[in-house]
Amino acid sequence: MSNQSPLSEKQAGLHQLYSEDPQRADQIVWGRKANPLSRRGFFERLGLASMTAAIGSEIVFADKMPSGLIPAALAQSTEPFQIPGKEGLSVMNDRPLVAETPAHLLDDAITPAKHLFIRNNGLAPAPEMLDADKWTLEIAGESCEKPTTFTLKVLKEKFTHHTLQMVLECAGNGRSEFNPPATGNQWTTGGVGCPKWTGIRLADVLKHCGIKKDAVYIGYYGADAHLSVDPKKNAISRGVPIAKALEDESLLVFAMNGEDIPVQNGHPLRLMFGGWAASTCGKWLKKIVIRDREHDGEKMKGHSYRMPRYPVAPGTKVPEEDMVIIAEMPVKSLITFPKSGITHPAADKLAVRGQAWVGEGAVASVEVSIDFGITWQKAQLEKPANRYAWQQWRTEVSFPKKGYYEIWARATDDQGRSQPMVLPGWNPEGYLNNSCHRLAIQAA
Ligand SMILES: Nc1nc2c(c(=O)[nH]1)N[C@H]1C(S)=C(S)[C@@H](COP(=O)(O)O)O[C@H]1N2
Ligand SMILES: [Mo]
Repeated sequence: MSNQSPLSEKQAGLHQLYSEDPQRADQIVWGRKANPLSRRGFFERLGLASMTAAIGSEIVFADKMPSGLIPAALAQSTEPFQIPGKEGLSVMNDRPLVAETPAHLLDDAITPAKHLFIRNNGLAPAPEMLDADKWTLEIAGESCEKPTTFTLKVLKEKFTHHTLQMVLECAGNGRSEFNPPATGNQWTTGGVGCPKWTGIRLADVLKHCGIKKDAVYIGYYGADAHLSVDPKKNAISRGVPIAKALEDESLLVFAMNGEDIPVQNGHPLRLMFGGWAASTCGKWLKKIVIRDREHDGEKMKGHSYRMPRYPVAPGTKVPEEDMVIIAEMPVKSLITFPKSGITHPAADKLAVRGQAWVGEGAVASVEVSIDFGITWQKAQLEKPANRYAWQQWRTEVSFPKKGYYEIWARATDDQGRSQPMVLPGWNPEGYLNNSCHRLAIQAA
């Protein structure tokens, strides 16, 4: 978690450039597996051209430089790694850019923009391409009666605005704990956040364009590029069944926490579906198709965002036809205070608090344990701001004597489903790990 990569502003700028300019991005050599990106890892992935650019002059004896060496000019930088507009995120990959939020930075009731995680599947559009005044959204598809292209301005004027606090969680959040490990970003706990979103109902817009009787699904297309930079390929194009698309909380959002959505989080327009895997929430949204079949865009087929329809032993190869699309997210909680690893006076009570959420329904209780799940004490639990918002919880724990403790938190929803203490069922892509969050505490 603490693999923050100190980079100067100039280097961060370079990083940004490489994430957004396909041709230049191609000069970076990437390992297949996304490990937490240390400063060392970051520079190891840079080619000579980019290191030279970062230093600002030619590396004269470059041909004699041991491979993997970080030029001291870069290594000595003490400035923290920065993604513009973000603070304190752990960068797991930068092509595509993926960054998660340490648990203690998710302590706010409403997640601030600077602390919302980033999960890009391709190359984000360059900021200068994201002009809200010129942005358009096309509604089409074989089950759309009147295909229409709207300007964002017209959408904002024509349809009623709604503001809702809603959890956004990547289906891969928690993946790093599965064994055998799944390939892909090794999320710990930070692929989640709960900002306040403002937008218009997707249902209002779809109904305006006419939904044919045979409609079963919607699919989205965004303005980002596939990693291969092939314009015929989409980085990701997922969707939801029509019933989910028509829910009151399913929104086309143009603002977050009362401001523009951060560039990496989908400015100027994105989808938000309450409680479902965040991969359904298309960013930099350009087009929505109303489909007469399950949407078949990029990352809808094969093993992407799918779970085996039956429990499997760890390491099992599951045939494609036995994989089903992930819908709502499972019940889960985070301990956001204190920070893991602290030392606390053994004689003093310790205030503990966090967030709890579930894809559909509400969280009914949160319990905390300091004895590895043998006994549990009930925490005080707030009501959600609205359906699909997370719920804050708090309690105090006291330690019987000095020593090492773990604080575990476990949420249970209103259907009686709770979090597994160790791990939920293994699955090939490492999705939906909602096991109890654990903190390490030294009582001294
Ligand atoms: N256009 C587009 N939309 C996208 C993605 C993407 O790569 N491109 N990633 C999806 C995935 S997998 C996740 S988890 C969420 C992440 O949203 P965030 O980056 O705002 O946190 O966006 C989803 N929407
Ligand atoms: Mo995701």
